[in-house]
Amino acid sequence: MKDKILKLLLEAKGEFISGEYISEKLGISRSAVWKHIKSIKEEGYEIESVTKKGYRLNQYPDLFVSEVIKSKLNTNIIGKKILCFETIGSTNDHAKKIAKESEEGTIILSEEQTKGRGRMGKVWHSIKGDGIWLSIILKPDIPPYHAPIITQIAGLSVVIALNELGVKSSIKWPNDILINNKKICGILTEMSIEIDRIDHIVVGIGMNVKTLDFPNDIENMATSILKEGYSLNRLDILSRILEKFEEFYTDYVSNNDIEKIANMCKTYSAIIGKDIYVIKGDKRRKARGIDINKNGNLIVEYEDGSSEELVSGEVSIRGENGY
Ligand code: BTX
Repeated sequence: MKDKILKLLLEAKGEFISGEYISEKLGISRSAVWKHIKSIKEEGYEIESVTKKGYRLNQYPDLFVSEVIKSKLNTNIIGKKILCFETIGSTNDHAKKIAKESEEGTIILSEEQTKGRGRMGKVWHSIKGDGIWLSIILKPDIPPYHAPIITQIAGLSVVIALNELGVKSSIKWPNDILINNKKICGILTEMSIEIDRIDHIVVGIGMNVKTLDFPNDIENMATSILKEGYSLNRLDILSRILEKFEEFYTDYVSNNDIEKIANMCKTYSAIIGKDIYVIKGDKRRKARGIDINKNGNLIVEYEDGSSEELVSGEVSIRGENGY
């Protein structure tokens, strides 16, 4: 019932709605309305109540609540269904579990993850209330070998969303976003294939927004929006990312233009023209980032003058100063 009242307050878009209207609309007594409003206020929502006018929502806390996200979101597919958790193992794991029966564009968010994952089983620290821990379920009709482009579409969406909000960031091919050479966001794309077609893809996005103290193992290479001096609302960042993602994803699915995505990723690349290390298993080789080609693969040149086309998933890239 609380969610329904919140929805009515959000739909009123800053105007007053009367207790009578709420009680009639939801079939509950005026005193029940008042009790629910009181408990919504206790969660941090600023609701003004004025005699004869009713209730008005003035401000809401920066929490992931599906009705609140929906009221801000301007998309058709991505985020049509939103599942929000207080705590979860991993949003990607949950997304994979429900993907078959879920519609495309369903998103899963959690205030914290207790088993957040990066690539190859690496740990992804997901501190409670500090970040955006998000998974998106997709069902594109594309060949499985095109799936890595979804990671790049996600990266592009994050970078462009941040840049539009005034935060300068760049993409470290294939799946990290950096601010001032430190990692602010990681992307983990996982797919399920049936014979030669994709059943579903889960794209996981983890972004540090408010973290000031990072665990020891990542304190030198990780940063957050707040640590870089920007005070942004998680809900604003989230809705901007989802809107950008829908724009690039639907364009890609209808036109299949990988080169367009690759070229945009190149524009925002943190490693083109830079000295990097290419890491394959336990081997590490110094190189220079040269290009992201029309297939979205990274071209590097080694110190001996030889070059190589790298496909994501096979390799890790490190900058000279460790990110
Ligand atoms: P990755 O394998 O490229 O990066 C993992 C590495 O990043 C770790 O080994 C560690 O060094 C570093 N790291 C761990 N936590 C953080 C952090 N909070 N900030 C910066 N660096 C960190 C990147 O994998 C992909 C991460 C995807 C995370 C999302 S969150 C929602 C979804 N659910 C889930 O379990 N994973 C994805």
